Amino acid sequence: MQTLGAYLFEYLYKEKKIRHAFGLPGDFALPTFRWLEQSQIELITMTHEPSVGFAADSYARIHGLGLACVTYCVGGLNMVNSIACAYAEKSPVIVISGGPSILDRKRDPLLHHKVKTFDTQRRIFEEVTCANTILLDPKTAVAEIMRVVETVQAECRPGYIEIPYDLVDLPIVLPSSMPVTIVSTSDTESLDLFISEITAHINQSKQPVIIADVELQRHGVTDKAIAFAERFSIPLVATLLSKSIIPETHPLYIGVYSGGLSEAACQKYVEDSDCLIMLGTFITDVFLGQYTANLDRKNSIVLTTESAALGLHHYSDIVFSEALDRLSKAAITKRSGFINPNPARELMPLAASEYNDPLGAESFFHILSLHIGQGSTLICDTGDALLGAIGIRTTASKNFLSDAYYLSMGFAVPASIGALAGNKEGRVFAIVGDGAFQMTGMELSTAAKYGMAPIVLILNNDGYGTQRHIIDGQFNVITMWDYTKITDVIQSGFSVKVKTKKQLDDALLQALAANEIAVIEVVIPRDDCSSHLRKMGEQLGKLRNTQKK
Ligand SMILES: Cc1ncc(C[n+]2csc(CCOP(=O)(O)OP(=O)(O)O)c2C)c(N)n1
Ligand SMILES: [Mg+2]
Repeated sequence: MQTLGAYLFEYLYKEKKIRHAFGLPGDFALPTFRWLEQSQIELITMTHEPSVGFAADSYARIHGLGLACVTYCVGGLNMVNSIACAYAEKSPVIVISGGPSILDRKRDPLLHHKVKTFDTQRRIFEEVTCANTILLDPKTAVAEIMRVVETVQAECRPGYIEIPYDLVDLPIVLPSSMPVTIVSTSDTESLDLFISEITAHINQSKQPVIIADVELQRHGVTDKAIAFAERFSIPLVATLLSKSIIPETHPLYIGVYSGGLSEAACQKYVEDSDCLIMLGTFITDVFLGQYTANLDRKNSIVLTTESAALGLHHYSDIVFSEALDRLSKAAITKRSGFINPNPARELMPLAASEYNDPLGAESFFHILSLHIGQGSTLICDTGDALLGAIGIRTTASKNFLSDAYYLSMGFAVPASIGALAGNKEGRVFAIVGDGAFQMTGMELSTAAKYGMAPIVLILNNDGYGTQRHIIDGQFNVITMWDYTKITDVIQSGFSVKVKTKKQLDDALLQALAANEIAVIEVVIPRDDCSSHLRKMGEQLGKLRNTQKK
C-alpha cells in the first residue's frame, strides 16, 4: 500500500506533469521533503521563502502548474506575499506545508512555530488561495488533494495543502471512485445573444481593437484570441501583465496599452477606438495608467472568466473558452487595409559616435533590445526595470514575465530560477532595480548551486527611484552596495559595472558568450528615468501627495 507522501508526488508528477518543485524545509516538513526527494520531481531548495514563492509562480506561468514546499508558519508565513502575488495575478501554484502531528494537535502544547491556533497558517492562506486543506485523515487525504489541485487548475489561482508530519508516512486509502471533473458549459441562449450582439457591434464599428490580456495565457487560450484577430484582421494590444503573449513582431500587434504610460501611437489607437474588445482583461490601475486612460466604456466588449458584457449590458453564465471559440466562427466582416501605427521596427545597432555616451534608462532598454535573441526570457522587477520595458519588443512569444499588477519588489531574481528550471534553450535576463536586488538578489546563490546561468542586470539609480517621483524623503535612500562583489560572495559567475553605452553592449555580448551567471551593474544617473516612469510618478504624485492638494 502506498504512503501519502509517495502518492502525492507521484500524482503531481504523473497526472499533473510537474517536473520541478521549489522549497525550503523545516522539521515539520522534513518527512514530506524526504518523499519529495525520493520522487521523480526535481527539488530546488532556495535561500528564503519569499523566493520559493516567486520561483514557483514563474514556473507556473511558464509550465502551467507550480509547486512550493515549506515548513509550518515560519516558512509558510514568510511566503504569504509571493503567494498573494500569484493569487492576484492568477498563477496556479500549489503550496505544500508541513505541519504539527495529529497528536500534537490533541495535546495542544505551545509548540514551536505555532502562532495563535493550529489553524492560523491555513486561515491566513485562505485569503490568498482558491482552495485549502489540512490532511487530518488518511481515508480522505487523496480526495482532498485532488479537490485542491483540480480547483487550482480550474481557477488558475494558488491552493494550500498542509500535511501533519506523521501523516505523510501513513498508507493512504484510495477512494472507491475518483472525483469527476465537472466541465462547465454556457447557457446557450445567453451565449447566442452575446455573440450575435457583439458581432453586430464589431461590424458597425470603424476601429475595433483587441486588448489581449493575462487570462488568455493563464487559461491556455491565447491561440484562440490570435486566431480570432487574424481571421478578421483586427489589431491587438497587450497589457504590461500580458506583454509578449502575442508575438511582439506580429503585424497586427500595436504595443502595450497602459493609459498615459503607453507609447503615444498605441495609446491614440486604443483611445480612438469605437469598439474595444477586452479578452481576459484585468481592468487594473496599472492597465488604466493610474487613471490617465480615456476609454470608451459604453462601446467596450468585455469577455473574461468572470464576466461577459457589451457596454453596460451583462450576460450571465458564459464560459470564457466557449465564447472565444464562437467568436472565431462569428459572422464578422473581415477588415482590410489596416496600417499599423506602431509596428515593430528594425533596431539600429550602436553607432561609434555613441560609444562613450553615459547610460540612461531609455538607452539601457534600447541596447538590451539588441541582445534579446530568439528563445530568451525577460523578467522585469517592479520599478523602472518594468516601466522602462513598455516600449521594447521581444522577438518570440511568451518570453516576458513580471508581476506587473501586484507590483511586489523582489520578483525578478527568484523568478529567473523558476524560469531556468527545465529550460534547456535560450537565456534568461532578470532586470532589477538596486532596491529590489537588495531584497532577493542573494538568491543568485541558488542559481550557482544548480548550475543555472541567469543574466542579471541591476539598474543602479542609487535608491528607490520610482518613489522619489511620488513623494521623496530620506526613506527612499538605500545603502550603496558594490553589487559586483556578489559573484565573489557566491563564488560563481562573473560581474561587471558599466557606465557607457559601449560598456553595456560589450558586457551583454560577454554574458551571452559565457554559460555562467552574469551580473551587470548598470549605473543610471540618479535623476534619470524612463519617460513611462516619469509619467507614472507625476500621476501617482498627484494621487498620493495629499498635502499638495
Ligand atoms: C515588496 C515591496 N516593498 C515595497 C514596495 C514599494 N515600492 C515600490 S517601487 C519601490 C522602489 C523600487 O526601487 P528599485 O528597486 O531601486 O527600483 P527603481 O524604482 O529605482 O527603478 C518601492 C520601495 C513594493 N512595491 N514592494
Ligand atoms: Mg533604484
